[in-house]
Amino acid sequence: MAVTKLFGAKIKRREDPRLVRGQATYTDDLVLPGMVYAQIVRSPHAHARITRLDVDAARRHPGVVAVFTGRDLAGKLNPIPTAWLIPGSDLKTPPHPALAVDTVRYAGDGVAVVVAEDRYTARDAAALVRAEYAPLPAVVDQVKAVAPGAPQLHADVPKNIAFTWNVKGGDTDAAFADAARDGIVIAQRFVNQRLIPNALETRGVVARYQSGSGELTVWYTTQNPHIARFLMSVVTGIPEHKIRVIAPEVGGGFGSKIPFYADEAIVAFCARETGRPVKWSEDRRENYLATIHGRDHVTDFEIAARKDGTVTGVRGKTWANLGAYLSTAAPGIPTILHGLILTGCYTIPNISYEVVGVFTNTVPVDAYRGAGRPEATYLIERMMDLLAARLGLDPADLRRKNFIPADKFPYVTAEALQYDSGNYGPALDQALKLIEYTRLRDVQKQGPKDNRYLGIGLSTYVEICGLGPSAVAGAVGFQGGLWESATVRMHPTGKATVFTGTSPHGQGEETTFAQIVADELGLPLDDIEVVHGDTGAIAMGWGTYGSRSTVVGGAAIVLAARRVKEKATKIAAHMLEAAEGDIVFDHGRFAVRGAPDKAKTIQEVTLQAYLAWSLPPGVEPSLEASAFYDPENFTFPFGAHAAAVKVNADTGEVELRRYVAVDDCGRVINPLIVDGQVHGGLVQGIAQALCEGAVYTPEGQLLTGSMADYAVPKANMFPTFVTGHTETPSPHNPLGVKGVGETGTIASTPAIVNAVMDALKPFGITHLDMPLTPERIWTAIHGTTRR
Ligand code: MCN
Repeated sequence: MAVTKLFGAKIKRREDPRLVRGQATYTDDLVLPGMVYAQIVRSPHAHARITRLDVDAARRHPGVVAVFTGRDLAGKLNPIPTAWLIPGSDLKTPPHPALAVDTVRYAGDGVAVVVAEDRYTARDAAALVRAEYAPLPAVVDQVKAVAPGAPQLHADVPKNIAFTWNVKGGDTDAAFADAARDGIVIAQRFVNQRLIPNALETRGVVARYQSGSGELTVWYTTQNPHIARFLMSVVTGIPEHKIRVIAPEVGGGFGSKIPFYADEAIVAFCARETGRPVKWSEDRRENYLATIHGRDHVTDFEIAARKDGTVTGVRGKTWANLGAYLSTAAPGIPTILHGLILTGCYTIPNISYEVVGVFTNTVPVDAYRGAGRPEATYLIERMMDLLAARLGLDPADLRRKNFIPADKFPYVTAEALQYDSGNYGPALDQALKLIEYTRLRDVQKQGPKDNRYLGIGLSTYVEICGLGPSAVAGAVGFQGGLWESATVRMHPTGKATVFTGTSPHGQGEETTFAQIVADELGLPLDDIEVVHGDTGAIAMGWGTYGSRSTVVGGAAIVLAARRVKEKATKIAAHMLEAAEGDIVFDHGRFAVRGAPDKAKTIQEVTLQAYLAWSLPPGVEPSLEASAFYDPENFTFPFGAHAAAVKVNADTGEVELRRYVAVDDCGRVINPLIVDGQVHGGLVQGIAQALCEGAVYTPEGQLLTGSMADYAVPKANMFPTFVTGHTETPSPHNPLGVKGVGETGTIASTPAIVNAVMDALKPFGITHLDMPLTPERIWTAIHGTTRR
């Protein structure tokens, strides 16, 4: 039966019905016989010496199975490692004990764990742990943390500096000297505020240790089960082949479930020590306190240009807040994933940029959707608008003038990345058309209505994604590979199971990966199952982050499917008594060239592959194939976003009137899912511009410690998003795809800030830091602080 082409089809996500009907299994749904519950006791102080830790009352509490402190863990659990050792940066990796022993370094640092028969008893008993502290001075601001006299977090880390990293290309000093003489130089400090990732589900772990076999099984909310297994082995000392990590429904992650946390190791430890399966689930407050945060950069940034608007160089310095300890990928986020993309989609030949990674008394900072690239895009895109305003140029014209021309790809940037393909002009043209740019500018010229000022903002971006190849990962210090594995297994009845080393947790690959295989093998979509997130079922994989799953994992799948087809072709030729070269495959049918009626379906061929009654010489029984794909390069999606806002000068409120996102992620597998990914990303990126921000007191208390205090966006803030696409395939990817999971977050923040700043031009305001709350805007307009 002919199957229509599914690559490119708008198919609804197959995973959604079970998710929205409550038929899916999350970690917290698991109940194992004899299971007990863990509660971690966390420090209320941001920085303090532990002077006394008395757990006797907690131990005596009825229903308590065990209580452990940092001292109980010492020698039994290794420190929590970081996995990104960026070279040439003098990286300091101070020990991160799973539970603090002498000193706590952020409010939320674990000091003890209570294991009890049920979670309520565990909580009650945790309250009985008597911890006494001698508070130490704390520092939460990364610029203050490097100043002389600042409180020191770690003994061997002078000035709290974890690393200093540089990227240089061209002759930046000469470019700035020229511009100072005969062009224009603009300098601006930008604060990219700290954000709290809000996945639908918080983190959770169930660990079971079977002492007879020495096997540890861990179900948990991870984006990368194989990395988690590796690090679990490193920290617990349990051999890797005795550990199985399963990611049931994860409930989203946005980067926050990449890291290997102390909590996971603690729960595994408790399971091993007590001999009982142990469950631990965070509530939202604990999630805010103890799950990584994102962003948090302070940057002094400069741009040099000729008077005609040709940008000749950028330079700057960023202080990146890392929190109290180095989280798993933390050193790579503000450096490799940030500093290498600062020149964006422009031909800027000169760059000089320094990043200082700083420890502070805050929860560790790691990857949050976009991870380093939103911060970079924000810098260059805000600068392009500042430059346009100073030169009196239209921001769209300035961008177009500096775009890397379409005939220059592959293009090597000043940061030495090679962009694979791009065609930036058409994406901008489309965005301008969709938002009716010319008309809006005319309306703007007519002035404000009812004291509401129209602003139009643009953001043209390029991003690094599809993380891989492994050789580059090694060169930049990532302690892992970035290839991907896939197995396509046909079953005797002609159905297929696809195993992927990526680990989707909201992105929809159970649908898109099935679409790839359906087309390759001519199978109905319903006959294909995609399995992920289980180290017991999948040989190896590097997980889902950096918008890599489709580019790297999808490529592995298509290669495995093609191998299945090759073997099936041999068997079909044998069955049809034809030469292999005479077999033509089309929509699941192997036919003899010139004799279309002489044919076998893939289902018939598969059955014979398993029966093995008569296979061609040298062909083994069964029908399955694996592939391991290591990409040649990253992929570089790009696009143009445009926003129209109205700023109410009486209240400072921003109303988002229109938002247009034109993204190019190469060939699109499923336009519906791609639009969904863009929509979600936009909401997160716009929220950073307008409302979100984690606030610590100078003493290190998280003021935005709940959803009532942290301004997560609400649906009524957003108009219906308008999406558009251009399609510039990646030349080195077998599917021609580029990633899309982060584009919305990367592009939207500067588009919104540019729009608001455009609206505020009549007031002479050129820059405000995010979030652009009504108070901040009102204060800037009225020049006073409200009391
Ligand atoms: N896709 C497509 N055609 C393309 C590119 C992608 O149809 N040319 C589809 C994919 O097959 C997949 C989706 O779009 O269904 C996203 O794919 P991809 O860009 O490969 O990104 P990943 O699957 O690797 O997801 C990672 C990315 C990141 S880094 C974060 S953070 C993020 C995100 O995706 N976190 C998410 N999207 C999220 N969506 C949800 N619901 N929850 C999260 O936690």
